[in-house]
Order: sequence, then structure tokens, then C-alpha cells
Amino acid sequence: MQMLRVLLVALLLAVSLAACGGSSATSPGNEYGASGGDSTAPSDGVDRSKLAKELYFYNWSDYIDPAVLDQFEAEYGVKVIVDTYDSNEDMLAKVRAGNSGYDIVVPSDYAVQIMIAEGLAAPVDKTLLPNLVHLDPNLLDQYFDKGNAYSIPYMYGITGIAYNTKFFPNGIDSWAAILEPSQVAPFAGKFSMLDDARETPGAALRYIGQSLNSTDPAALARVKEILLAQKPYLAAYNSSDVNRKLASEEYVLAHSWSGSAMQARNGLGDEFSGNPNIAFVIPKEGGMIWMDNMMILKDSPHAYTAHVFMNFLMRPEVAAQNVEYIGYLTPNKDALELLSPEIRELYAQGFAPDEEMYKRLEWAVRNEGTTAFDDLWTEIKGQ
Ligand code: N2P
Repeated sequence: MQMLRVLLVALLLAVSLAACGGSSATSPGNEYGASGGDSTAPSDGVDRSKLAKELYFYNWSDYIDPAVLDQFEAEYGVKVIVDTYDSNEDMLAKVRAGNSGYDIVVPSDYAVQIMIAEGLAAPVDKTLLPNLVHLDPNLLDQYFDKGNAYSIPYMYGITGIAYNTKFFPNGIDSWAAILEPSQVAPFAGKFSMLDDARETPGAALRYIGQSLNSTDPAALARVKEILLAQKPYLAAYNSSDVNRKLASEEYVLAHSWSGSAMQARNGLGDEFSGNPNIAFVIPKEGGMIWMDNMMILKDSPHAYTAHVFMNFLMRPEVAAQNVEYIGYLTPNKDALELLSPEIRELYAQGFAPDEEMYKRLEWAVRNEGTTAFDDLWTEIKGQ
């Protein structure tokens, strides 16, 4: 980690020296290739005269290392203003209303489908994204945006159960541990489910042996029963600070995203310290795998700058630093070799899927019936 920071500072220096001195030499930070002799563009190919002063980034909470934003500002003079959300549905509501002022948002797979269908996305200009070469081709060209015409993978992850091994010394292997009233009664008020219209019904669907995309009315009726029976024992539906509450042991158990569990385990920068007792599991009945993607909004006022920022985030060094901080999984194949032994070890302990686990992971898709989940979720939360 320390090593990575030293390298980053050196890189930053080299780049700014090249920019100031107008040197034609290729700096180690040159990610863009030659500039083609355009006098307004330094050797990194970015036309400074086209950069906005500010970029508005609407991102999930605890989902970027603030040092990465500082580095971008130091290098390009662009201040990235971050607002956060905790569900695709919240983000969608804001963007659909129009004039959000945001340049970049980070929808998950099924929400990418929704945003493309609703005409909310601007096409990606790949000529401005030379660092795309660093992304794993297996994670590009996904079902939700063939050819990545509108979206670029940011992070991916899995959803399961995070728990404190002090309270569960024998581990957890089933959704029953968090869904069955008899099992959660001793932990009443000390656990949470995600506040999410796809994730939480999805977990209950997997528990009853169904696809998490099933909108079969009988299955959804059963899901509603299960979740309503669980609800009196819950501390909250929570997607915002599960990491902190697990770390502090206010929660002993939580329906959690892998990276949020990793943050509970490792801490998050200066924000809070980690708890070594936190473990993470994808129950035997299966769980969700998802990918969050950078998307420029159709009405983005700063599309050029947005591309420059996206390209910056795809530098292997930057992607590695970012994923070390937030604990999810990076689609950047060239960042993998830069990761610390510590994070790799936790990945191996279940914070990342292996081949065996992949078999019980499922993607959420948008289909004709998808709005059933919004209705179901409104009913469950309202009761
Ligand atoms: C980060 C949220 C992860 C995104 N707090 C889940 N799709």
C-alpha cells in the first residue's frame, strides 16, 4: 500500500513535469499515447482547454478512495464533486426527474438496461478511453450493454451474508441464518437486510430455490411472507452504513455487499477501523453477482471531462489503489498484479468468487415483470 502511494506520487510528478516543460518525451504516466502534434494537448493527449473546472459524480456511498479524487484534481485541475446514493432506484428517480446536473452515474447491470431503454445515457466515445485495454475482456460486452456502447465497468461484487465469527463460531452456510425467525430471534435488533428492491427479495427467492429474477406471483407471495416474518427482528433495512455497524458490533450479522463486508473487516481509510472478526459468505442457496458501471448522462454538461475522468480511473495504478481502499473487485486486469497480499488473502477467504462459488451466483436482469419488485418492495417496507 505504502509502496503504491510512493509510486503514485512519482507518477504524478513525472506527469506534471512533462506537462509544464512541454517535453515531448513520453512520461511514465502517459496513458493516452501520442498527441498527434496538437499544440493545445500535452503529451497525454488530453486537451486541457476543453476541461471543465468541476465534474459532478453521482456514486454509491463509500465507493471511491478520496485520494484518487485528489490526484485527479492535482493532475488536471478538475474538482470532482461527489454526491452519493445507496440504491439504483434512488439514483434512477433523481436522474429521471431531469436536470440532475450530474455528469457520471454508476448504475448496476439491470439499471444500465433501464437507463439505455429510457434514453438517459450518452454514448461512450472510446477514442477518449485508451485505458480500456486494461479491462478484462471477459467483463466487457455484457448482456446489459452489448459492445459497451453506453457504460464502462467500474467495480463488480457479490452479495451474501457478513457476520461476526465471535457470535457464529461455526460459520453460516444458509440464508436461513438471517431469514428464519427462530434463528434470528436471539439477535433481534442486531442485524440488517439491504434496503434494496432487487437484493432483498432476491435473497429470499434464492432461499426458496427460485431464480432471483423470478416474478412468479406464487413465489413473490412466499417472499413477502418470509420478509414480513423477519421484519420484526430487523434493526433496519440498511444499505448505507452496514460496514460501520458491523465493524462496531452494533450488528452481528448483515445482508451485505462483499466490499462493504471487506470494509467492515479492514476499516475504511481515516473513516473507521476494521474488525478482524468479520467474515463473508455466499450461502449454499446462492446469491447475487453484479457489476456497477460508469455512465455519462445524456444531459451531462461536461462529457469530455467525464471521459478524461473515466480514463484516469482505468489506469492500473489508480484502479488498484481504489479497489484496495473500497474492497470490491476491479474489472481492471492490469491492476490485479498490483494488489496487496492482504486483499488477495481475503478474496481467497470468500470475499471474491472462486469457480465453485460462481455456480451459485446469479445476475439480476430487467425483464417485463421487473416492476413487480418495486411494488413488492413498497408493500413490504410499508407494513
Ligand atoms: C457501495 C455499494 C456497492 C454497490 N456502497 C452495489 N451494487
